[in-house]
Amino acid sequence: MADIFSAVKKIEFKGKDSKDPLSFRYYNPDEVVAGKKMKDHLRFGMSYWHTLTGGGVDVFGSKTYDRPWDKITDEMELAEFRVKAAFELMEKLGVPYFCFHDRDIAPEADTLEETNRRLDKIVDVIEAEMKRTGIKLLWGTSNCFSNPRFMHGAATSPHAEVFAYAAAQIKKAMEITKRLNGEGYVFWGGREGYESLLNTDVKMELDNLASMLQLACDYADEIGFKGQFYIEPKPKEPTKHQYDFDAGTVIGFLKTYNLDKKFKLNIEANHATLAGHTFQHELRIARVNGMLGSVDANQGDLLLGWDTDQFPTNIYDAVLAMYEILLDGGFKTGGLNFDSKLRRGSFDIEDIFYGYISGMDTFAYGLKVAAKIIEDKVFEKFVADRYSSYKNGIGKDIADKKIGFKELEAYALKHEVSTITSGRQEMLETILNNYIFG
Ligand code: XLS
Ligand code: NI
Ligand code: NI
Repeated sequence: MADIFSAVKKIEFKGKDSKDPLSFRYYNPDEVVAGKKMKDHLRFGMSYWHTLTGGGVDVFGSKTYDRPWDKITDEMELAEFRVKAAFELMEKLGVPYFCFHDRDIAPEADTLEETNRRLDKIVDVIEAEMKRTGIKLLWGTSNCFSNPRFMHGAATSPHAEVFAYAAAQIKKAMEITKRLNGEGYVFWGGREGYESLLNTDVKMELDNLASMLQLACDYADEIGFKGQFYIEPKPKEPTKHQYDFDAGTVIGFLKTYNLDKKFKLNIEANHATLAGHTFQHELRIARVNGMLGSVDANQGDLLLGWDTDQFPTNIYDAVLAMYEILLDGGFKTGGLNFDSKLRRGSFDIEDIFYGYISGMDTFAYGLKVAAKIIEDKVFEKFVADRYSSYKNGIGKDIADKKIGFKELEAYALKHEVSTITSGRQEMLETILNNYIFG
């Protein structure tokens, strides 16, 4: 291990009464919950961009973070140093996975050819570190939104040569993801949307977006990339309207273009709230459609209308998220990638550790509470009972799709509605609270 963060030792589990701020109180990787080790349920991931390349920049000010690599001026030397730093951080935090965009790991050069050469060089370093540590790649992706060429979109750009460039970039990113045994590959269309309908051919843009995804599927078959493809929904920011608005929209889009068997969803908490949904809502919609794939774990500030990407500390959200994930049978290829960044004022190295510890402990506790709720069948029993009228009689006929409007009318003419029961929302919310209080 490089010794870049020598002031911080490996973070250990010390139990809930620990007074050591640099320790886990709930995340005990080998502890078995609902038949599986915590680390295998949670499959935590580190986001390379927020953790290694983010600097605390916002629209009103430049970088604030104080980092050991700040003085390195050679771009490639800096990129290599960051790889070493990333792996040391993951080792010290016990984070078993990471996620990256192509442009996070290696700087873009003047030509695509040289950019790709740089990527290969850094991938060599990453590969060696993965071998040394056993840390794995949860997913890779390509950044087709930062460079000015993508100002009007990538797959949805009105300019065909931008589409071609994005395809070339995705092709390379898939190749390096495959080389690093990535378990998945994410498509987040930062600029796949529009600012104004006055200058936009929506039908053509949607068709082109679907074509890009189909081409990626074809290429995956060609090179034997077996990782899971994910779409990450987000309603807005940077574009005013993004085509991958929310889980429901993405599922409809994928079905329209016959792509639904090839993709799952990567649900991000802050994107859910930007879309006017809860995190649990997005997970539920993905789950009931058999498309829950992976999670970008973070939280937004509900008083602000943008993606603040804070480390998740909201225990309600974590419990309900783990509830959906457990009911889905747990992660298969996915995991909890902390697409989370420190506040601009949290500029010390220690803050990185505090951020990850808070997120990991929150989800560890969330997992335990959710497992207990499921074990006790708290909500399942209530829900099953609430819908029990579909188990027999007229309800069973409806569920079995055996009757039409005429039979339903005949039934209604004979039976007044007399079986409505209370939804008991307050009682259920109190029960949830009591499980969280412990
Ligand atoms: C941005 C997205 C992005 C994706 C990966 O809002 O969350 O970080 O996760 O491109
Ligand atoms: Ni994300
Ligand atoms: Ni985001």
